[in-house]
Amino acid sequence: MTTLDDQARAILKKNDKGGYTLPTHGLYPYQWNWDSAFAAWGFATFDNARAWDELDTLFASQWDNGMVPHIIFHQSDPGYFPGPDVWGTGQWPETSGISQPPVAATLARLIWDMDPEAGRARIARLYPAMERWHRWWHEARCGHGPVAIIHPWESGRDNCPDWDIGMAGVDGSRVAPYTRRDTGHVNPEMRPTKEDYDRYIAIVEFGRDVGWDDARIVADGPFLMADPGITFILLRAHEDLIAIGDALGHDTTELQGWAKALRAALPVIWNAELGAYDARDLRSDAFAGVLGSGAFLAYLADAATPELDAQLDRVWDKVNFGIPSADPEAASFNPRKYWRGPTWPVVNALIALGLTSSGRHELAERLRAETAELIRQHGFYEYFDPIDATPCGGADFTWTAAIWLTWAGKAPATAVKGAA
Ligand code: 9WN
Repeated sequence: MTTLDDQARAILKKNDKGGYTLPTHGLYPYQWNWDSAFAAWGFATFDNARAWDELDTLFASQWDNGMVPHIIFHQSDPGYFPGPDVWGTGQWPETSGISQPPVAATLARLIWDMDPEAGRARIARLYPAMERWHRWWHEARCGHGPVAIIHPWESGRDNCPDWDIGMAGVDGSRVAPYTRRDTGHVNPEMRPTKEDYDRYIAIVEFGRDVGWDDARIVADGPFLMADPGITFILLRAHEDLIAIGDALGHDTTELQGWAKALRAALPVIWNAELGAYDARDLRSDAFAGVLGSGAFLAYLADAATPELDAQLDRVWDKVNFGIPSADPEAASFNPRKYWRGPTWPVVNALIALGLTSSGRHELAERLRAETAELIRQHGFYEYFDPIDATPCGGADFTWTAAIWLTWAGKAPATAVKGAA
């Protein structure tokens, strides 16, 4: 009988293209940035060398300015839109022109812990590239304090309600006709709308027209919002990179400065009226006014507050499985529409990492058990309805398999029993 562990390993192997891993066949036929970091973590449970190879391949496509792209188009595939021609970045291999949540340093540190001896040389080689990427985030995206994203795709939480106010200001009406491919692979009802896509493409066209010049995009681009999710992920990643750098004997003074500056900017994304961290339109200063799962990544960065704990209790109690990607009590909530409500095993894994680091072991265990139940009932789907557990999006998903092997499928940590 094959166990879920066997199935998860088989998915990683099936999606392995040799040095990089597809998120899932069909829907996502390329290498995605944060998916790859999770794939590496999953591989590390049974093939440590392959885990480091995944990160090496990701960083091999780092731009000269330090940016690590969100998609690397290793082999052309007509099954995905928008492809390399739309991005027009002039890189080889071709890539997109934006980045994605910088989880790599945090996961590289965990991978190193899993085999310190074998990992030392590998992480030492990666360290300068990770540092250059963090510098790029600091210089190109943190000019307003918290992390600013220039496209919803950069957040990894593409169509969550957090971005609605920023997207409302993007003119998608002048985009030339195009054919989406995603809606041919999965139920279109579960995907972002046509209006979303028109705007996504309009933002890409702006970037392409200015030669992907970050300063110009940040100054004049159609979309610029502060993202609590990436802000906390980067803050945690800075701290993990400092720990890695210290262990390798590097001078981490600069990194410490970036982390300090980012922490000092957290009040910019605290919406007192909402009682939570909130996305913010950096053109108008308006808050999104809606709680998203990115706010709960505050636990990762030791930035939780009693109000946030209360918000977590409230939204979690409104659903049955995992943390919803958007507030179940908000009018915009939709339990099956991508990032507008569903629960994502991969985000649950990150939130749980934060809950554990901040000593909230019982909550971390509850989240693990609920996430495991979804996978046990339905398999390794991309995301799930948090109310009735309906599996959604792509099947045999790499990062869902990876977090099963590293976290969700693990027996409760002994720490839970002793947790006061
Ligand atoms: C656009 C691959 C990626 C994830 C993102 C998720 C989705 C792409 C898409 O799939 O985004 O980047 O085409 O919908 O939102 O988080 O990395 O799994």
